[in-house]
Amino acid sequence: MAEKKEKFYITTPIYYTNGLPHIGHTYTTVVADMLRRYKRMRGYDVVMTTGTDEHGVNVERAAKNAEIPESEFVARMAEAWRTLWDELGLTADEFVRTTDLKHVRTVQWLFRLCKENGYVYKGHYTGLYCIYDNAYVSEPKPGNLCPDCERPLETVTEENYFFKLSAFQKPLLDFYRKFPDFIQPETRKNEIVSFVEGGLKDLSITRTTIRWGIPVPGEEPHVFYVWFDALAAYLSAVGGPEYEKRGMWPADVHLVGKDIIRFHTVYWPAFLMAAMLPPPKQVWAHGWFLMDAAKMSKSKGNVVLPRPIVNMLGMDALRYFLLREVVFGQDGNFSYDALVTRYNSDLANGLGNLASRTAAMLERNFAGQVPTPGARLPQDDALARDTQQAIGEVLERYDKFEFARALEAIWAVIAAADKYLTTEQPWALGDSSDEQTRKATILWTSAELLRIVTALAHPVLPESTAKVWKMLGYSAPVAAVELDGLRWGQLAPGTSLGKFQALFPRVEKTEAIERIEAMANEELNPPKTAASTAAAASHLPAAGGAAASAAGASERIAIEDFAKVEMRVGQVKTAERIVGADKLLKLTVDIGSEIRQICAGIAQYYEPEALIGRKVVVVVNLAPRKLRGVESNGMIVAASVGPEGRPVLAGFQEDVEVGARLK
Ligand code: ME8
Repeated sequence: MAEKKEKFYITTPIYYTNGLPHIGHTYTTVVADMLRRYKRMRGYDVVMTTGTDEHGVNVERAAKNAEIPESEFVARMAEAWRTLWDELGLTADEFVRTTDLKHVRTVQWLFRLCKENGYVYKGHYTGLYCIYDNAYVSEPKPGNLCPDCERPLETVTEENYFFKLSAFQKPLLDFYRKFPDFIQPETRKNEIVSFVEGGLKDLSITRTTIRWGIPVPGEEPHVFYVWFDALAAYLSAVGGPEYEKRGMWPADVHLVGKDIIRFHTVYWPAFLMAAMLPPPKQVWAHGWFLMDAAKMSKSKGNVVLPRPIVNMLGMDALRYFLLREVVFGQDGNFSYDALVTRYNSDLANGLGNLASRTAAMLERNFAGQVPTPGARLPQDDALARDTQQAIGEVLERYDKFEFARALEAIWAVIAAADKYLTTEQPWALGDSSDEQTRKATILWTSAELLRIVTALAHPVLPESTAKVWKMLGYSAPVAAVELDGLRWGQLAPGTSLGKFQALFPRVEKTEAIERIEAMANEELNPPKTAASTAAAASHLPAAGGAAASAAGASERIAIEDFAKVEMRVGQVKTAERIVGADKLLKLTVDIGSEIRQICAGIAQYYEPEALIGRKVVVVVNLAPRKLRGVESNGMIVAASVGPEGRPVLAGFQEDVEVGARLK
């Protein structure tokens, strides 16, 4: 029987539903996904969870603005988060919503345990309260005014349940001493220890002034207040009251941003100790991604969105940048310039170039097979030794959460391979048997190095390494590689190589940045439709778009309406693919009076070369717009055929003059 694998449980925070994900949230989730892949390759049984934090006054308010019930508001928002994670390849093993019944039960169970053990009591909470916003205010404006609506605040006293946090000062300090790795990085630990040493006040964990929350059983109108509710999500994700059956608790690492470290390293272990449940093993707090040295916020207009970057450069590029650019644990600046620079230098010229060079030479010289190497020269041995050593170093860096250093070590091997090929010049060797053998040794060596680099980089670059792995002739996925068994020398001569797919096409920096920014702008300020206007008011994704347009399809229009559409015969002059937009072709089309640039969603069905000279029908009086960041000035008419809507270009059987109007 196979040995039972050791478990590893990773969490991201559960994100608030009063906003949509930006690059900061993407960062934490990327790290969690990368660790999940890495730990699986080290033989662990891994679970990674994320989710949405859906209760509280902010949601109450946002739902009111959107004029929909809270439940519908959070359902739409949770769907938007989940969809984005799916799109980015970051689907968690469990996605917890705090409105899920299983979570509600977990919170109520945790409360009961804390209460039974004597750590919960009823008391009174007094604070400054805004009766218009229905919220306590901790930092009023001068003159005791509400910081949001600027109305006068009132002092309100309400009955609350309190958690005896004060009883946990000593147990927490003992716990930090006993498990010195619990709080990471080290700098944050000192901060928390001095906070706890300074004394802990009891914590109000329920409210009667909020409606949208989990009810305290038998104690209505008490509902749980934010953190007691939110933190319990880590337990509900892996079984809640039946956590022992699932066997995943305690969490091995909670990944969080530095903003919420206190909740995770003080409140959370205290709640669990009070309930006599095992505390998590580690909390890792990373720094901020800043934009122009400031924290991102929608009101400042400096949020960076993941989708436009992924459309332009691919998800692997974003993952690589986030993990390579800043030391995990510290703050870092986000800039498109640095992103595109790294993309071109490390991915296009680095890994991409090594893979395409190696593939091309093997194809040309050894009919697409791994050759049998001959006698080794000292330089071959040196490269083998360095690569073998790098394996150990990279694994150690990953284990210590030094992700940037792990990538640095992998890229040092890639650079060494480039230098090796440039010095050895396999392409300059002739056809004599000795030279052929030397060529085989050099190419086997660089393919073997590429194999090792590919396996090591897989947790960070899942899509592109999967392509290289196929090219190297493997049918099993690269994710199945056991990193503990990875050694120099395992590439089998005679293996037939697969087809090479380009990894990272080089991009022109200014154009790439312009297009990313244009796509971000489109996403932040979508074109106004009735459905989206109401939605935008509450940062809410619109619903029911497809249904709305289907309803209008059968309506008839008057001839005057049709006459508003100006269609002309055009002739395609140039056609090219667009990096980062698989479905689009960029065309220049002569419409008689001028040459227009038009994007058409036909790239999967038409080869660009085959279109040149072809006559097409163009809608010429459409307002210009940007598609995937590329300006499109007009539209090419096509039939939509079959269930997949395959486009078939409209055309003419007889010759027609360019610029002729269709009526
Ligand atoms: O705090 N740089 O949710 P939240 C890096 N619901 N990371 C960032 C970031 C940035 N600029 N901005 C956000 C909450 N993050 C609670 C959590 S958990 C039981 C409850 C990441 O939507 C980072 O991980 O405000 C941060 O801790 C988290 O998003 C905050 O997400």
